[in-house]
Amino acid sequence: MSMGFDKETFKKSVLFNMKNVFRKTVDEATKEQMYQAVAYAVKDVIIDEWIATHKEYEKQDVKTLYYLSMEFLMGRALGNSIISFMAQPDVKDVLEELGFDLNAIEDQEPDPALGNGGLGRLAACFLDSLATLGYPAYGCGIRYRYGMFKQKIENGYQVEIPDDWLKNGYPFEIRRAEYATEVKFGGYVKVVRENGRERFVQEGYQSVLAVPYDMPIIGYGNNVVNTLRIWDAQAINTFSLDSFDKGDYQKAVEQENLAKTIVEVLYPNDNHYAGKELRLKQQYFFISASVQRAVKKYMENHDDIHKFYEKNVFQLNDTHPTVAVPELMRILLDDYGLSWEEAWEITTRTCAYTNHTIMSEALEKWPIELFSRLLPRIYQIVEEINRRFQLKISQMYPGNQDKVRKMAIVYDGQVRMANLAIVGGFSVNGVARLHTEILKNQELKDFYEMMPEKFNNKTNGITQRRFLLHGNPLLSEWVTKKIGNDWITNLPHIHRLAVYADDPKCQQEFMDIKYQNKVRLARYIKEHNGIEVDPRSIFDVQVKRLHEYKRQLMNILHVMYLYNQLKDNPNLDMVPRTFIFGAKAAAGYRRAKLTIKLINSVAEVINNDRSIGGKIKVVFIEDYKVSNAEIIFAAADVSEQISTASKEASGTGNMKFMLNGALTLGTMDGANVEIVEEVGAENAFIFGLSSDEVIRYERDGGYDPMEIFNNNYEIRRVLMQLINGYYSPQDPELFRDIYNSLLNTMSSDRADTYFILKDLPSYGEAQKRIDQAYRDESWWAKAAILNVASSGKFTSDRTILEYVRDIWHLEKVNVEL
Ligand code: 26M
Repeated sequence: MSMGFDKETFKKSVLFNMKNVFRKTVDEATKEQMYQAVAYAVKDVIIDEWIATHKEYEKQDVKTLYYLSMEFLMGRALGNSIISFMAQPDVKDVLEELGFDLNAIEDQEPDPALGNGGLGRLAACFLDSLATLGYPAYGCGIRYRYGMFKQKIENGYQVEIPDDWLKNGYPFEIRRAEYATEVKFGGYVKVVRENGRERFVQEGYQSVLAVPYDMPIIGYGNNVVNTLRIWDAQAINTFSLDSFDKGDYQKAVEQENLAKTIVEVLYPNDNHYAGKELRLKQQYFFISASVQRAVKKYMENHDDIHKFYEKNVFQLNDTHPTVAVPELMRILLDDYGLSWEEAWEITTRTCAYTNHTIMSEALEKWPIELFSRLLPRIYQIVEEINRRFQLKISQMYPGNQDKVRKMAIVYDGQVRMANLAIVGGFSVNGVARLHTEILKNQELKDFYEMMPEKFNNKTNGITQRRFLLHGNPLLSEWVTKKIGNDWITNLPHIHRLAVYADDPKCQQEFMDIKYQNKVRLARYIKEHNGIEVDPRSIFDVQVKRLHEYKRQLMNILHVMYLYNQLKDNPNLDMVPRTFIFGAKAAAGYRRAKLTIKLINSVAEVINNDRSIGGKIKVVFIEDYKVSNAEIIFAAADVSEQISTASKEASGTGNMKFMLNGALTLGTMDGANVEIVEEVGAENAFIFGLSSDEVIRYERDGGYDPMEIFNNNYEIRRVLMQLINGYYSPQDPELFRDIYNSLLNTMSSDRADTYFILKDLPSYGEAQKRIDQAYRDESWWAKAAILNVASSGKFTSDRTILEYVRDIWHLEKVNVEL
C-alpha cells in the first residue's frame, strides 16, 4: 500500500545484505545475522524517504523543532519500522519463505535503552508522533556507549550488568562525520578589545570532537522520516610526534581520556540529582554540539540571525539541557557579535522548558565552583542573566528580598537550573493537569505570579503504534475488525468501541484475547524466571522504576497482609492473584534495592507454600525494559498506579495499561486524575489521600504512623514480619531499614515520608473491591473494553498537536515520492 515497498525487492535486498555484510547465504546464517540483514534491508526501504523528507524541509524552509533530551528510550526499531511502512504481513511472509520467524528475528535486536524511564520513553513517543503527524523535528541527544544497565536478579538482589548495545554494530544508525563539531571545556576567558568593543575568547581549554550519528524516525504510512541525532565524542588531536613539550603531551592524553569518558555511560538515576561533574560535561557536550549545528544550519539558508527564532524552537526535556540557554547566548554574543539585548530576545523566543517532577531531590543545582571551572564563559553569561533578572525582581517587588532569595538563578553558591530554564525561555509546562496546577500554586508559585503567561499544561501521551499495534497484535486486530483501522493515527476514534462494551459476545472475545496475552506472558515468565503462573488468575501488575514515592513497598506489604489472611484461613474465598513486579533501582539507591530484595524474599516464601493452594503468586520480572513492557501491558488485568498523591508528575505506564484494557488501581495523582475523568470512576479503583491532603500533612510536619502501628493489628503483624526473620530467617535484621523508614524519624526525613501506612487500609479495601469485581466476568469485560474505548485522549499525537498549537507553531509537511 505504501512507501515503495515491494516484496520481491525486499527479499532480494535481504539476500544481498546477507552476502555483502556476512559473506553468507541465508541457510548458513544465524538468527542474529538474519536480523542484521533484515535491518539493513529495512534501511534500504526507508533511505529514499529519509532523503526526500529532508529535501522537502529545505525546499519549504520550514520551522524546525529541536527536542533536546539527555535520554531517548527508543526500544527496538525493527518491528516498529516494518509496521510504519505497513509491510508487516509481507515481511513475515518473506522471512518464512527464507525459513525464519519474524518474532524470533525481532528478538535478536538489542533494546536500545538510552534512557532511564518515563522521561526518556516520553521523548521516544514524541518522536514517533512528530514523524507520523509530519512535523519537522530533530531529537538531539547522546550516543552513550553503555545504555541503561541490564538487571540480573541474584539471590533476590539486583545486580547491574553493562548494556553493551553497540557490540555487534547498530544497523539503523549512520555516522555523519561531515557535521562534527568542537566542544570546549575549562580554561579561562580572555577579554580582547577589538575596534572599541570587548570580545571574549576562551583560552587554555580542553576540547572534544562531537560526531553525530543519525537514526531514522519513521512516520506511520506517510513517507516522512525524521532524525534522531545522537552525539559521540572523539579526541580532537592525535599525538603529534614532533611535539616535545611536556604540557602538550599531557594535554593530548587528557583530551583523549575526556572524549572516552564523556559518552561512556548513561547515569542510571531517575528523579535524583547527584551533582557529578561528568554529568555536567555530558550536558554541555551534547547541547553545545546541537546548538552550534542548529545555528550553522540556519545560517546556511538565511542571512539574518535576528530571526533565528522564526525557524527554530528548542524544547528542553527537563532541566538537563538548560545550558542551551547560555550556550545560544554565547554563540550570538561571541560568534555573531550581537548585543546582549538582541541575543536575549532571540534566546528567550527560542527556548521552552518542560518540568517533569516536583521531587526536591531531583532539582539540579550546580556548585558555582564546579560550574565556572568547567564552563567559564557560560558561567559569566549565567551571572549576567542572573544580575539582570534580580534587577527585574527588585523593580517588580521593591524591597522584597524573599522574592530574590526564592527566584534567583545564582544563589547560595549554586546555579539553579530550573530557575535558569524558566527565565531563559518563553514557555514552562507541566506534564499533567494536576502537576501543572501544583507547579503554579506551590513549587513555582513566585515565578507563576511574576510571569503567568509562560505557564501551560501539556498532559503526556503515548504512541498507540508501539503499545497497541506492535505490542498487542491480537487486540489490535480485534479493534480494527470492530471499528476499522482509523485508530492507528486517530486514537480518539477508538471510542467507537464503547457500543460493544455491553455485548456478551464481544465481552467474550475480549476476554479470550486477554487470556491469550496472559498465556504469552506466562510463557515469558516461565522461560525467564522459571516460575509457573496461572493465566486464569488476576494479573496484577506494577512495572516502573523503583522509587519510594511510587510505593512498590505498599504493594508488597499488602501481599504480605493477604498471605497472612490465607495462612489464618486456607479456605479464604479469593480469586487467585498473580502479583507481577518489574523495576530497576538506581545503582546507588540502597533502600530501593532492599525493596527489590524484599519483593523477591516474599515471592520465595509464598510461591513455595503449597498450603495456600496457589492462590497467590509473586513474580519479579528481571530486566524490565521496553521490549518486555510491550508483552506485559498486553497481559495485565490490574494496573497499579499507587504513587503518593502529588508526587507522580504524570505517569505514562498508566496510559499504556489503559490502552490494553487493564483497570487502574490508583491514587488521584498525575494523569490518573484525567484517566478516571475519561473512563469514569466506576471503571477504576481509586483510593488514598488526595494531593491536597498530602500537601496539608506535609505543611503540618507529617502524621504519626505509630498511631496506625499501635491501633491496627494486621498492619503491626506485617511490620513485625519485616524484623523477625519471617521472610529472611538467615538474617532477621535484613529489612530493618525498611521497617525504620516507616516508623522512625530518621535524620532528615519524617517517618513514613510517603504515607504508605496511612494509605494502606484504603489500598486494601480497593484491592478487595477488585477481588469482588473480577468474579463478575461480564462486568469486568465491560469495564476493560470501556478503558480501551476511553483511552483516546492519551495518544502522544494529541500531546504533540497541543505543543505545536501552543508552543512550537510548526507547519505540517507532505512528502510525496
Ligand atoms: C538527574 C541527575 C543526574 C542523573 C539523572 C537525572 C535524572 C534522570 C532522569 C532525573 C530525572 C529523570 O527522569 C525523571 C522522570 O522520568 N520523570 C518522569 O517523567 C515522566 C514523563 O513526563 C512522567 O510521566 C513521570 O511522572 C515522571 O516521574
